[in-house]
Amino acid sequence: MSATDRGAPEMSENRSWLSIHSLLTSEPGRLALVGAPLTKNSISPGRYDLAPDAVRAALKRLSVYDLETQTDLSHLRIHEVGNLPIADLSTADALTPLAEAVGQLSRQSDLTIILGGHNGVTRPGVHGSGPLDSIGLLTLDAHFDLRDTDGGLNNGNPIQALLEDGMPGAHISQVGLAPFANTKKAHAKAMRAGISVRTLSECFERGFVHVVKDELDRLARSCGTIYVDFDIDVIDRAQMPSAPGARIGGVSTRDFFAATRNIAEHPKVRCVDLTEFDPSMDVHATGALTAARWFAEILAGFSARRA
Ligand SMILES: [Mn+2]
Repeated sequence: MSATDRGAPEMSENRSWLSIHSLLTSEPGRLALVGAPLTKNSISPGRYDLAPDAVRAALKRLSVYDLETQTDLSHLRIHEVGNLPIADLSTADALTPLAEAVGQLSRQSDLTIILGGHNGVTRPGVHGSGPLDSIGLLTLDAHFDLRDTDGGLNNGNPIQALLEDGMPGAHISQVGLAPFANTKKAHAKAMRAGISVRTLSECFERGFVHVVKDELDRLARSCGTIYVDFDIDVIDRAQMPSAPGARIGGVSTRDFFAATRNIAEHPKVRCVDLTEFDPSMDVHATGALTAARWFAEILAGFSARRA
């Protein structure tokens, strides 16, 4: 029963409420959700394939109403297409099915939401979003993901692979890079490619949301479409223990959520992914609830877009 049905008796909240999960539907619309349970070729083995369903389950625990901004999401519907059958595929082999799915959803929807999966989903996601020279890529990530590709594709080299595919470095912004979590070689590659590099310290000094908005504006000036990769390991490890790559001293969940809402409100953002959540490491559902709240913030930001 929809809470928006005119004349329908108001639902009793004795046992349940209208949750974010109840907004998922099989009908195409302005928002689309696809699960990308990519887990092979991870640098540190994990169960990233469990993440899409763990996040969906946690969506049942979130109300559609944000009292702080008096935002009611009950009118939104999200086209749920389920999980792509890529859990047993290598990162390289997942390129075609994931890029094709994202391409199809991007033609139908204003915003496509990819639930990873490890960070290897970002390269297919970007390819599915359009020609590489028209896309801007913003990553919120503790890492450059610029490892060498000579040993094959994994979750440590999607950005390097995109550069090798021909993506201009000037169209890439990386925010939240952590100290002692990246190599000098990767840093040099980023600078040489013309990537905009924004460290954790700069995010703390100037404000994470401020830096993110800066980079969105920068990308919007030269790119028709923006893709945003939310590697959840940008969050402080104490708050996100189920992101294997998270470090102590990372971004707070509050800042992560605020940045997410701002990003989803930007009209040029057409596709977002959430990566690197490993439910097998979750502690008291902290990771699942963090990822679910990220999803809620995506919806809240999107709902604030001017029609
Ligand atoms: Mn990453």
